[in-house]
This record gives sequence, structure tokens and C-alpha cells, in this order.
Amino acid sequence: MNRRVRSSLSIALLLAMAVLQSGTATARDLVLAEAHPPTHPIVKSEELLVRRVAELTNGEINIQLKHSGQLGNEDAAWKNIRAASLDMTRINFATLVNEVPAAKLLGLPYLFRSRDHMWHVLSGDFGKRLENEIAKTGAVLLTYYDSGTRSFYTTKKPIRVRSDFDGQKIRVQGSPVYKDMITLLGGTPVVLPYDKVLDALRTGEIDGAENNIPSYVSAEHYKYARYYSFDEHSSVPEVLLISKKSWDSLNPEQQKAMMTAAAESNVLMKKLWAEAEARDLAKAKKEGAVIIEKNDLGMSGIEAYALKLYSKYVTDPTDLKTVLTILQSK
Ligand code: GTR
Repeated sequence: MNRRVRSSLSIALLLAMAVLQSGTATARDLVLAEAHPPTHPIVKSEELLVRRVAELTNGEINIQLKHSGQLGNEDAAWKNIRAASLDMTRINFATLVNEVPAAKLLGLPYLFRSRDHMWHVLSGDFGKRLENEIAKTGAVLLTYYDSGTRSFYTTKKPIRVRSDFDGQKIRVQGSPVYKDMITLLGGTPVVLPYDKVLDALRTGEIDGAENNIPSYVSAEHYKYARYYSFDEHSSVPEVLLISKKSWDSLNPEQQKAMMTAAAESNVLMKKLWAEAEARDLAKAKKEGAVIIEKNDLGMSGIEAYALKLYSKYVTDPTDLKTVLTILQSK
């Protein structure tokens, strides 16, 4: 090899090395589908996730956050994750009920006494079970996010006692647990995707729905459903997922960076959640929402009906043990 050829070869190799070291050669885009708009606290937490993943991988992984349902609703995201045609998503556990049996239990009313109780349960054996069941679907659980507590809200008259449900059409997510809960309470369940609820409240297709305060406000449901009854019947967390295929395409350092960033965004979400709840509640009140506090609700009647669900959904011996452990845990 003559000197000129050798030197051009060295230059070419040096350039290739520089590209590799700068990470450009291995840089990857991952798409993250999010249904909520930027006014919802989850988007801020995801923005931190995006930033931290880029920092921790020296720009090797670039997450493209597609918020406001740009890529479709949560059912579509969950399907696409399992088909590995989408890299990442944040969805509510209610979306997972058909493929992840433990997710159904999370929707049982009054399962958790408090947010601390829920976090304690998720960090223990039950969290492991969720993680394992999710792994079987072709997805990897990165972290959970706070989703507060869900309560009922209605357009025509407030819910104060069990009989106020009579004849009311209440929107629920597509889980049989929720459908049955509304039927037991005396109402008619209407399953609708989240992005159709506002219109359905506006046109009278439904008389009410149920959600946490930041979703009630950021999705503008409060503009038509003026009565929010703080019964706090469920606390169903959100989950951040990556498809198994996308996960396996990351090297161990990149996977570690992803887990670290996800854990950091979980911590931020807890803080943002508390702030968003207070801010959005004040906004809803200021704009005319009528808040019915728990003390003003006939809770014993409402609870008694809703709790009848347990006998239908907690029959399997493993589930019985699990639910009992959750209810009795500190
Ligand atoms: C929100 C939750 C969404 C979705 C929505 C709904 O609180 O963040 O993921 O589950 O409720 O009611 O469909």
C-alpha cells in the first residue's frame, strides 16, 4: 500500500471513529405516544424523561414526544406497543385490563386508602406481578405515574347519595369492572374513549363521567359537567411502557439510562400532581364548577353498592389472597 493510500485510509478510519464517539452512528429516535395535552402534568414529567434520556445517553437516544393524542387514543397505543409498531407510550392501567389480569384488580373501588398506600402496594409483590404480566404481552414496564383519585361528575344534578345515580348515563373506560360498578350503583354505563367524552357531555349523549381533577380540567369536562362529587372511588395509576422490541434494541447502558430517567420522571410527577390538583381545582371552582365534598356525600350507601363488585371480580384464589393482602397492608 503506498503512503497516499495509507494516509487517506487513516483519515477515513479516524472520521468513522469520530462519528462513532459523537454517538451519531448509534443515535436513535424513539416515539412516545401521549394522549394528554401539555396542560396536563404528565407531559411535563415526560419532557423531563426526554431530556434526561438524551443527557444520560450523550444524545444516543432521542425520544420524540407526541402529545395530545397525535398518534391516536390509548387503546391504539396499547395495541401498537404490543405489535411493536410504536416504541413507547404512557397509558392508564384501565387500558390493559384484557391482557394484564392484575390491572383489573387495580380498578376495584376503594381498594387503596391513600396515595401512600397505593405506592406501597406498587413497590411490593403486586407491582412485581403487574411487571411480569406486562412482560408477557410484549411490553416492558418503565415506571408508574400518579393519577390521583377518580370521582364522579355530572351535567344536570349533583351526585350526593346512591339514588342520584338512577337513570344517569355515566361514561366509563372499557373495563368490565367500571361498567359493572355503574350498573350496581343504578346508572347506565357508556363506554367511550377519552377523546370523545367532552363532546358526549356537551351533546347530552352522557350525563356524567368520572376522573381525577387534572383530567377533568385539562380535558375541559368541567365546562359541561358542573357537579364534581369527591367520592374518590378509585386510584388507578398510569404506566410508562416501551415495546419489548424497542427495549431489546437498546444496549445495557441505554436501558439503564432509560430506567434512571423514568424513575426521575416518576418523582417529578408526584410533585407536579399535587400542584396540578390544587391549581386545577381552584380553576374549576372559579369557572363555576360545584364541588361536593366527601363529607357532604352519602358515602356509606355509595360504597356499599360499589363494593359488591368484589364478589364478582375477586374469585380466583390468587386474586383473593392478593386483594386481602392489599386491603390489610399498612
Ligand atoms: C385519565 C388518564 C388517561 C385515561 C383517562 C380516561 O385520568 O390519565 O390515561 O385513562 O383518564 O378516563 O380515559
